[in-house]
Amino acid sequence: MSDRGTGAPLRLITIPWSHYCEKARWALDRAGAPYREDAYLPLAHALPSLRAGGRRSVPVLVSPAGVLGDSTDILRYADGLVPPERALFFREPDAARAEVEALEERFDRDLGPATRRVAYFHLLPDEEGAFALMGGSLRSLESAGAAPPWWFGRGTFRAYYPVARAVMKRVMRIDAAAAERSRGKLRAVFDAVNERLRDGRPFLTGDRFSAADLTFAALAAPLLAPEHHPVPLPPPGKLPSDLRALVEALRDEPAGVFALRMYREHRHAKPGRSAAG
Ligand SMILES: N[C@@H](CCC(=O)N[C@@H](CS)C(=O)NCC(=O)O)C(=O)O
Repeated sequence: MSDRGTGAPLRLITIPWSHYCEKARWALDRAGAPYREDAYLPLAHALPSLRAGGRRSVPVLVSPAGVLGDSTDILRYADGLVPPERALFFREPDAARAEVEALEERFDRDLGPATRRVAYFHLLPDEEGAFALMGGSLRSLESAGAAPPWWFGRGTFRAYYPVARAVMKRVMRIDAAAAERSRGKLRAVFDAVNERLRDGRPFLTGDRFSAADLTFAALAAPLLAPEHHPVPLPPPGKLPSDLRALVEALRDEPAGVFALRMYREHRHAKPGRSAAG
C-alpha cells in the first residue's frame, strides 16, 4: 500500500503498471489529491476491487463521492478538485469540450486495449522479464508504504505466473492474430495524432493541457517507456527485439515525441507539485 499524503480520504486500487491506472493516478497527482494506492498483482486485484464496490477491473477509486470503477470517471472526479481553468475536461466553449471528450473516448476505446495487447503479447512469454516488471513496479511504491506481497518470491512466482498468464491471455484475448489487429488500431491512432500535430500545435486540442493529452500519453506509455513514468516500465534496451523495434519507432514519431513531452512537462509524481499541469 502506498500512502501519498497522510489521512488520505481517497483509496486508489491498482495494478501499478496498468496504463488505465496510470491515467487515473496522473489526474489525482495533478489535482494534488492525497490518496492511498493499494497496488495488486493481476488476479490478486479482482477481489479487492469487487469488495470495494467496483467492477473487477482497475483502477477503482474509493472516494467520499462514491466508488468509481472507471478511469474516465476518476478524471472527472479529479476535475472537481481543481479550479475550472485547470479542468482536464474543458468546461467551455462547448465545441472544445466535445472535442476533448471525443478524443479521450477514442483513446480509451482503441488505444488502451491495443497498446496493452501488443505489449503483453511480446512480454508475457518472458517469465524473468515479468518477474522484474511486477516486482520492480511494486517496489517502486515501497518508499510510500507499499511492497510486494509477502508471498512474492522467485519460487512462488513460478507457481503464480503460469496461472496468471493464462488468465490474462484469456481475459484480454492475447494471441498472435489479435495482436496483429491491435497493431493496426495502434497505427490508426498514431497516424491520426501525427496528422493532428502537423500544424505544430502544442496540445491535441485547445490551448492548454486536457484529458485528451493526458489520456493519449498515459495509454501509449507502455510502448514508449517515458522517463517520467512514476512506475518503472521496461526500457527499450530490455525488450525482445521486435517489440524494441516498435517502441523505438513509435518514440521517434511526432505522436511519440508529443507523449514523451507531456510526461516531461506535465507529469509530476507527487501531489502538491502539480502547478505545471
Ligand atoms: N474502461 C476501463 C478499463 C480498465 C481496464 O481495462 N483495466 C485493466 C488493467 S489495464 C484490468 O483491470 N484488467 C483486469 C481485469 O479486467 O480483471 C477504465 O477506463 O478504467
